[in-house]
Amino acid sequence: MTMDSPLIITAAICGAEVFKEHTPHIPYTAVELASEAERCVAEGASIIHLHVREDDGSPSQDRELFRKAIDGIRARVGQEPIVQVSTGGAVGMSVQERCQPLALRPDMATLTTGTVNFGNDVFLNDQASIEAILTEIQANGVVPEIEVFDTGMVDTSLRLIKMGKLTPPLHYDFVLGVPGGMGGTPDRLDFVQSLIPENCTWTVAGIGRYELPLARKAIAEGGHVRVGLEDNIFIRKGELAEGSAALVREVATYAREVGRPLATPGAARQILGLPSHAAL
Ligand code: KMH
Ligand code: ZN
Repeated sequence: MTMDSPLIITAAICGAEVFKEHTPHIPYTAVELASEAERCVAEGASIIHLHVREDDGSPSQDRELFRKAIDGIRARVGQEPIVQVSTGGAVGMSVQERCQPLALRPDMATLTTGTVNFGNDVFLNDQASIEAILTEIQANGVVPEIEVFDTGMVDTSLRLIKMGKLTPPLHYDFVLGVPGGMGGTPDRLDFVQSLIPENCTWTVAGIGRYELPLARKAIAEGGHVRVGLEDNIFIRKGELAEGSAALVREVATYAREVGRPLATPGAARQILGLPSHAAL
């Protein structure tokens, strides 16, 4: 991964922990999710990281809600942008609940390879749960993205490779700055990226005030970035971002300034080993 490699921007448009009380720009319904995804793709995002909500904003992993959201997104952006469903859902959900969207055979799905304190809660991913989710991901022909909230989660992914359950090249997402997980300082990113196999790719999702500084560091160092209201609701100190698309625009502008080309959805598919819909 170098400054010449096209930059994949993931837009995390919804999440499970941000509500309209925090920012009016967070999408809940399929229509809101689809228009936010369309704005993000127009600004340069090639992956939409997707959670869904009930109409009142409660986080959900309901398959039918995912179906509606994905259909709505596809109607707005076409087949090429990558839809990555969450299998993390919200803390406290069962493995079965979390796996529901996988039967829709989305392009990608997240796989968190360990348990982490998550603010005052615990995001539980014991070995049996990790393997059960991975089996379900693979049974549906979905490409996993390895979510890393702490260094041990990289080690667990390496163990899964040794066990023959995961096959590199893998794509990692370093989620840095969750209270309870790894911090969001630059040295944490340097360290965690040094742990993954050479033929793998990585993106960084800085939480809160860490989002944009870590994104700039990743862009300058040839990594990929994830931004969006799931992770951070501010564009500047005290100023709400007007949707995830504003955060995508911010990092796309920075990439252009430093001479890093943006990945089209088709290029992102190639980098991540996903089939191209354009070629069909
Ligand atoms: N909402 C977090 C507890 C994922 O999408 O896979 C888990 C999460 C990770 O957001
Ligand atoms: Zn998520």
